[in-house]
Amino acid sequence: MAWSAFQLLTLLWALVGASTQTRSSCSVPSEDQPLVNDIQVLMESSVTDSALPNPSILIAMNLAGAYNLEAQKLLTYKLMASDTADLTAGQLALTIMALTSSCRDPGDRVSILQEQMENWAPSSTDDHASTFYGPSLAILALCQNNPEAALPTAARFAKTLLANSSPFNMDTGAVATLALTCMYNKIPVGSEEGYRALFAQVLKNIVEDISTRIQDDGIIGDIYSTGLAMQALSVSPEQPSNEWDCEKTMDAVLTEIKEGVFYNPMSIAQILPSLKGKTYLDVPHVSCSPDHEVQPTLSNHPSTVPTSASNITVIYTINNQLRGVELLFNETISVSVRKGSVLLVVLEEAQRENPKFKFETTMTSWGPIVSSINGITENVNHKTYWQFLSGTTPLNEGVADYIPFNHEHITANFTQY
Ligand code: B12
Ligand SMILES: *[C@@H]1O[C@H](CO)[C@@H](O)[C@H](O)[C@H]1NC(C)=O
Ligand SMILES: *[C@@H]1O[C@H](CO)[C@@H](O)[C@H](O)[C@H]1NC(C)=O
Ligand SMILES: *[C@@H]1O[C@H](CO)[C@@H](O)[C@H](O)[C@H]1NC(C)=O
Repeated sequence: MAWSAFQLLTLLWALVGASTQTRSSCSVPSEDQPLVNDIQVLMESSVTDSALPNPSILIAMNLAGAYNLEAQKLLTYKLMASDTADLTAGQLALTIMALTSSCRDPGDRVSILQEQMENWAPSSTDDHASTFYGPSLAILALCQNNPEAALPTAARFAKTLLANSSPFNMDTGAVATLALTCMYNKIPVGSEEGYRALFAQVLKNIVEDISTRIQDDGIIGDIYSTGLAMQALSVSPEQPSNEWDCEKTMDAVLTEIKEGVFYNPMSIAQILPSLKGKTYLDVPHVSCSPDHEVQPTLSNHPSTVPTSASNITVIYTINNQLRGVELLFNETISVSVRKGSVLLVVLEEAQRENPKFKFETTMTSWGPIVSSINGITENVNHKTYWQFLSGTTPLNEGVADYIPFNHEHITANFTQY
């Protein structure tokens, strides 16, 4: 009697467990599928002979099922041939995952990364949380390739996260969740119980932080961190105490896609896996079937570029109160640009009119980042950068994507993270 009651309870628990698993995943309604295809095609079209190879795009393409097989081949080939020497740990990790997702052997890249992470150490306990984004990717890639060797490194990394006192960063929390979930799932039988408890504890903390960033409309953090957050919440063994409504988040993302918010190829690469019910934990399980082109069904709403002959005025301030006692400056200029121009055009116009507004950019996976203004250059060791604001609100896009409105006041402020 008691035994069968126990059996029944076990069965019930299993059912409860199964239903929590399915509740945290949701899918795109079939009528919205063409929208998802649109952005995938847009992302794949960014792969060209001249573009820097972006491993995140190959990962997304392979997880989603590539449409453009030429682009997939070109990107795989370029990443195979790429030199590991000047890559950061995070870039190396993405390259390893990208090659794995194309069913290629990442070769000695794994052992190079393993060694890099064994020597890794944070500079202090108040390091800005976003500095753990790259190392989180590294733990994830190592976990997928050699979890036993990665275990001590991952444990040290988890303890560093526990000890860190800086404010939570959504994107980083999501990638750390993916990394530690991978480790948690792969702890070898017979190893210390302490590892399991450590990873569970850190995951619990991060997932609670993520849940505080779920907004009423379903967006998690900001729209550009939502894709990674969805991946994290859908795999983590620890779930938020306030249940997450995946469908609501999915609806919010689809609305933003309709509004044209996802056109930067990197932003598409980070949202696409979640739209296809995939996560970075699926990278080792992609099946590389023989080539056959599939033609995607596209939506009938090709994005119309607003072209306008009229000009707008943008007020642009550059402000350095941080570096070089004799170099401090606070200059403002008002420039006229074509309506619909991106912020980069404002910067170019300002530079043309006044040499004090001279600036430089560096190419990254997200596009050009403004690295230097009026001779003051960002520096990773000092953790300095040029932050862009509209009024007092930081922009959530870079200068090559953001479109200013008439009479907007844009400030570039030299600051620290
Ligand atoms: C760390 C980080 C930063 C650091 C990078 C320096 C460093 N050494 O760590 C700092 C603080 C400088 C930074 C700055 C900005 N960032 Co930032 N950043 C990130 C974060 C959290 C991780 C990037 C990373 O380490 N990737 C892993 C490595 C392996 O890949 P990587 O390609 O080598 O990474 C480089 C690029 O990502 C680049 N980068 C970082 N941010 C941005 C933003 C833009 C617009 C560009 C072109 C490049 C760029 O710096 C990285 C290191 O060199 C991402 C989150 C995400 N989801 O990607 C946001 C993210 C990329 N940043 C974002 C934004 C908006 C900015 C700013 C525009 C914010 C602002 N208001 O000023 C500025 C750039 C302004 C400028 N000068 O042009 C957005 C971009 C969204 C979009 N659609 O464009 C993201 C996605 C955050 C978010 N969820 O909103 N960022
Ligand atoms: C910079 O100049 C603007 C006006 O020109 C002023 O409002 C602002 O307080 C100044 N900022 C600093 C830090 O000096
Ligand atoms: C309109 O903006 C362009 C730059 O985009 C500039 O060259 C031109 O002079 C502006 N026209 C007027 C009337 O200000
Ligand atoms: C600009 O940067 C300085 C130096 O970090 C900082 O003190 C100031 O608050 C920043 N201003 C804005 C508007 O963010």
